Amino acid sequence: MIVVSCLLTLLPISLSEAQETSYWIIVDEYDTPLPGPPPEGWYYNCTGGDRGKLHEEDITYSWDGGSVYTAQVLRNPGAWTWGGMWYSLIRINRDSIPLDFKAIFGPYVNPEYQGEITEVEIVLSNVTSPSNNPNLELRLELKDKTDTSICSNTWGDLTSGPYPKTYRWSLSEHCKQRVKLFLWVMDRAQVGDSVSIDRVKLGARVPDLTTIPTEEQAFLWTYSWLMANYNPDTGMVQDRSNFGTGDMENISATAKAAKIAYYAWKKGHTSRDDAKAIITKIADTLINVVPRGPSGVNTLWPHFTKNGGTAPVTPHDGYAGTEWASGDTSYAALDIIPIGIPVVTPPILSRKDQGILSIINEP
Ligand SMILES: [Ca+2]
Repeated sequence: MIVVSCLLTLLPISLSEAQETSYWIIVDEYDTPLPGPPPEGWYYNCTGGDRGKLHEEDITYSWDGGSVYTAQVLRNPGAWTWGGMWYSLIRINRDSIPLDFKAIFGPYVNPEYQGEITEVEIVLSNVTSPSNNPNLELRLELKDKTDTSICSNTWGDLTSGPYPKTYRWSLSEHCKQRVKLFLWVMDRAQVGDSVSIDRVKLGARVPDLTTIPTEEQAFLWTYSWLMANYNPDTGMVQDRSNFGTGDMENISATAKAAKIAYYAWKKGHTSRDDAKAIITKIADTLINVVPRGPSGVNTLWPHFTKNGGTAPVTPHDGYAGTEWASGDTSYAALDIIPIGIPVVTPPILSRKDQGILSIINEP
């Protein structure tokens, strides 16, 4: 299971006197092929969502094979033209699930542990302009789940070096909303103009987590990433954050989320009500919604499901369909039995004597 990819590149940069720690979260280093079908292309960004090129009618994009992308103007039918890239944060664009810049650990982490996005950085490795275009601009923009602009920041005077140039945008409070899309845009460009981008990243500030043991800090980060893939409406956990909602859900990750939510509550990272709701929903889905098979032979859960656990994943797009998985059934059952969930399938793992969820009876 891949929850998020290179968001793990978290770089702590300071310990402030205000008992907070700052991190850089890489969105894109430009060290993968351009967006497109793998293996020739790579659709995804480091936060776990996807990405794409803008306005390809006028702009051509290239990768240096190392760590830089270049966007260059091919044609300009009007007074000027524009291009750039978009990034869907945490989840893919069509899921329309934004990242709350004021609560980056997600809805299941208590306020005292929450972090926020405070700034954005972009590094230009080079700019070219045959006309020495004085109007060429670089803009960063944040959009909400309806693709409506929340905030933007624009820089001019791009064509005078030296390079690289690092631009930082410290976010005003009104910019820290629920953000789905982050974009960089080359604007007011003329034929031949180009910008080369080395890196884009987000600056985060979180409470000083050094007050809790290192392993608990790691738990908090990974718990939030896992739960970014949890669907509270269906009770299922995505196999990967960059799959669309309901396209491929993972049985063992789903059961693991129930156990981990219980642990998060015991550690004080999440509320009792949230943990209870998560565990109850997951248990109900696994026991009452997810199909079992193979029919007439066994009552195993599948490895992968789709559409909220309602069906096994069938062969599609060159991928094999899921198997009825004895291993995943065992892992999943063993993850939910310890928190008191009565597992009635498969028979070998039956614990019909388990009562209601033990969390209900715990203080
Ligand atoms: Ca780079």
